[in-house]
Amino acid sequence: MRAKNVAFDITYIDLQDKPDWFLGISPHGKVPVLKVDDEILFESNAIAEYLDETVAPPLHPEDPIARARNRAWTDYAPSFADALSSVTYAKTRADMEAAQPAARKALVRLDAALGDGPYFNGPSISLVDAAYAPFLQRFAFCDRWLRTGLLVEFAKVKAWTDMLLADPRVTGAVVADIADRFIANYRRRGFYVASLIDETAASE
Ligand SMILES: N[C@@H](CCC(=O)N[C@@H](CS)C(=O)NCC(=O)O)C(=O)O
Repeated sequence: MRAKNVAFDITYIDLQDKPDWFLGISPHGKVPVLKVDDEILFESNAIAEYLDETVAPPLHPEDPIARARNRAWTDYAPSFADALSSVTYAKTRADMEAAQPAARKALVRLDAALGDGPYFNGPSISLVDAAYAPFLQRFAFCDRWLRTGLLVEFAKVKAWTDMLLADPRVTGAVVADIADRFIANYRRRGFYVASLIDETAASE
């Protein structure tokens, strides 16, 4: 919606304490949900496609082949996210290391799909960029402490990540205290990265 300059109100949901009104409108109790007048839409891709069909500028390529490829890569985002989250959200160092080969495979695939940038399709932002940005943001955040070096191995993904994470359309999509909330969540869930964050804080 930021890429399209749509006027909207956003309400962030504490997923540990979902309000009743939210559970009343979100069919799976998950975010995101978009309310358009009296209609409720859910599922990120369905919402993104709806917005793309109704609000200019289009963020899908005009060419049907390019559009199908974009949709295919957006469909791959959850598998990509799972592969990376097994690293970032591992509970032990051993699990974190064991998860890296699968993450590397996912990164190889994505790197090969990227062109010369800066965005997935070239000069302008697309729905594929929007689909990957949150996952790249979470991985890059944890990797400050995990130091897997995985992103550095993949120059195109690295450049794409750096560019997206500096983009106000991406940074503006999260709450201002997201870093503190991420860290509190890692501690609560006992992720290995939380111990590294605590060690770093103790040594400062
Ligand atoms: N396929 C859905 C997934 C949505 C999803 O998993 N949302 C997570 C946060 S990223 C959520 O709301 N989790 C809360 C829960 O499952 O209780 C989409 O893309 O919209």
